[in-house]
Formats: sequence, C-alpha cells, structure tokens
Amino acid sequence: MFIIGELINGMYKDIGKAIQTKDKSIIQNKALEQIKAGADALDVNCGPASKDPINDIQWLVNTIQEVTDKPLSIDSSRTQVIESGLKVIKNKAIINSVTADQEKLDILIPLALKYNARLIGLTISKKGIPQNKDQRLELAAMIVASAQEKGFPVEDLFLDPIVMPVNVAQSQMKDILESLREFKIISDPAPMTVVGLSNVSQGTCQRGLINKTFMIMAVGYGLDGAILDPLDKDLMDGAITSDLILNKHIYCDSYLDAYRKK
Ligand code: THG
Repeated sequence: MFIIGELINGMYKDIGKAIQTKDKSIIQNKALEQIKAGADALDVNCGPASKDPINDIQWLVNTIQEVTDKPLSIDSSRTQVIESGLKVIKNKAIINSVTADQEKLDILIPLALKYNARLIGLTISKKGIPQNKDQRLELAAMIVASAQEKGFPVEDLFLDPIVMPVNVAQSQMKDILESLREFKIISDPAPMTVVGLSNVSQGTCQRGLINKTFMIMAVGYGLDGAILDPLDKDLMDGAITSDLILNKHIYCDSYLDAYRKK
C-alpha cells in the first residue's frame, strides 16, 4: 500500500506551533520519523490556524526537503496555496486535492500536468458530501472524465470517497467501502484509490482498532493508498500484511522486518 504520513498538519498543536515560530527541527524530525516507520510520501498541511498559508506551505516544503526527497502531498482546499507549494517542490508532488467541481478541475488538472504531479480527487462537490454510493460514483466518473479529456494519466489520479467518522455516519461505512470497488472499474487503466484513514475514528474511544479494521477491510475492496499515522506500528504491520495477502511481496517468516528494510 502507498503510505502517506499524516503527521505534518498544523491541526496538531506541536506542528501548528512550529509553523508559527518557524522551528525547523520539529518539522524535520516529524518527517524523518514517519519515513523511518515506512511512509512513502508525506502529507503537508498548514492547518486551519495558519494566517499566511501561501508562505507557510513554502516554508514547510523547503524545510522538509532539507532532510528528505520523498514525495510531498500538498494538502489544501485553496488553489493558490497548492500552486505556491508546487513552485518550490523539487521531486514528484501530489496535489491534495481537487473536488468534483468543474471550475476547480479546470485549474488543478492543468496545474498537475504542468508540475508532473499526481492528483487526489475528492468525491465531494459544492453541493456537499454525497449521501450514497451512486452519488459518489457520479462525482468520481466526472473527475475521471475531466482527467481523460485534459490528457492527465488516470494512473496518476487517486480517487478519495471521503471517509466519515463511524460515530456520526455509521450507516455510510458500507457504501464508502463499496465505492472503492466501483471506482476501480470506472476506466481502464483504473484510477488509484486513497482515503484519509484517521477520519474514520475521530471522536471514538478505540481509534487504533477502528483505523486498523477499516483499513484492512478497505484493502479488500481495492484501496491502494492511505493518509495515516505511520508511527502506529500495529497499523503499519496490518498494512504490510495486507500487501502480503494480496501477493505484493513474497512470504518469509520475517516478512515484517524484511519489508521495513526495503
Ligand atoms: N482525504 C484527503 N486528505 C485529507 C483527509 C482526507 N487530509 C486531511 C485528513 N483527511 C487526513 N489527515 C488527518 C490528520 C489527523 C487526523 C485526521 C486526519 C486526526 N487528528 C486528531 C483529531 O482530530 O482527533 C487531532 C489530534 C490533535 O489535535 O492532536 O484525527 O480524508 N485526501
């Protein structure tokens, strides 16, 4: 599974403060810790408290790039913040994210092409979050059609069904899982799928267990990647074992250690 580390997000107190005081070491340590734990890429989000996200995102990207060349996922709902981050990224970037709104697709798909970036498409629109899998599929198909029309490679497109907390949207969980399977058959080659995993357990008392169970079930429905906490070792062991079951790496008794040394 493609693991995107979620911990460089201004919503966390230590990161929010480090962005404010421009404390590089906190950010760089959080980057290195996540990579050591197995992250393939790092999500970078200034958080809701940033007063100057256009500059803060560049500071974050530059700070992280001093210690790693892993891909960075620029996480913002604002096009100007995404473009600002892309301007200073040296390696392959991920745009997180575009919504199923034509005016946003018309800006962000060309931007992804210009910067040779991968793109996460959220199945949400100005009309709100879909309430069932048919509405999700309709928005997903619109995003894929727009990518194909503009010559963006669908293999570089990740579709995200938007995971809701299980304690507020329990009746939606099955539809969210089934959406993952439906997204994979929209086109050939198929789009990739991704979720923001920690959303599922927000406000619950069993965060680790709920995250891990949902992730492993989602892998069975065709999940390719997740934005998650790579420092949760039990969760990472589950992700590695899921790949093993799907025959993505060869079994040996020490497969967990072997994977971590890759
Ligand atoms: N899809 C995509 N991108 C995303 C999300 C998504 N980016 C943001 C988010 N969702 C994924 N990242 C997080 C990061 C942290 C948490 C949830 C998702 C989280 N934080 C603690 C909480 O809210 O309880 C904060 C704890 C603290 O403040 O210390 O759960 O869905 N494409």
